[in-house]
Amino acid sequence: MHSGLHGGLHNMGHTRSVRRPSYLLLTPDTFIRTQIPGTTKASVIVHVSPAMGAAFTQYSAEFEAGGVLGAAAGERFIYVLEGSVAVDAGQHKHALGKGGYAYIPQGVEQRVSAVEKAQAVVIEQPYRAAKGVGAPEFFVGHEPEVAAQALMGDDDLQVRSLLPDTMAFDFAVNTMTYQPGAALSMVEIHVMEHGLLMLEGGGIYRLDEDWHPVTAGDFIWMAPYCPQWFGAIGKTPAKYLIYKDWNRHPLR
Ligand code: UGY
Ligand code: MN
Repeated sequence: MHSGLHGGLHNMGHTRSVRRPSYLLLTPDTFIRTQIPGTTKASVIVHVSPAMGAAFTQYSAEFEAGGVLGAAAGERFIYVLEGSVAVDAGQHKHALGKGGYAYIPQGVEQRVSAVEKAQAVVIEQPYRAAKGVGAPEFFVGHEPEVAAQALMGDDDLQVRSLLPDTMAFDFAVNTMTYQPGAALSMVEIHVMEHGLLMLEGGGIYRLDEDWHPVTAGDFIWMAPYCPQWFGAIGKTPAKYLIYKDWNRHPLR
């Protein structure tokens, strides 16, 4: 038996997803599940990769209990959205629940497995070493316990920086929580690219010259210099997880 969208009902070719040279908006109705080598009892949705022009990859992993992620292709960041994930890397062993996250340096032998049915965000990229800067070390944290800081003095827009603020790290991953009606105070245009997953709530995202309604579950990639702005709409806060490349000379 067919069901849902694959049955009689369909959307006549409509979606909020859109692909532009300077950004990508992907809504869950267009997600395609696939496999990557070494991954068992899990499927991945590759949101962005160098195939789109990004210098990193971000994917969602959906695990059955006992599922295992394949080998990393560089440094790796994992953020648990649902369920429980065990990270075993060198002498480090941690069980991460919802909001738990880990940074695993490039080249570290690792096993990432699901203790129970789980869903996680995975970000990987080749590490960019910098002269005079030590390599980053394994790091774990729990998002709700990270101190929040008001962005540019706006108490209604709270940022949590999940990774240590040292030059060793060549990227940042933050959460940003907007009270209803809160917005970025400026249109940002910057060299860094972003991978963004909407975690809660929604609002309007300006991307380049376009304005898009976005909601929990949506993914956005922003290319370097993509003009960007967000305003939260609704009666509950809007929250997203956002990657950016960081801390490196622009010619490296
Ligand atoms: O850190 C950032 O660049 C962030 N403020 N960008 C964004 O939310 N689109
Ligand atoms: Mn930005």
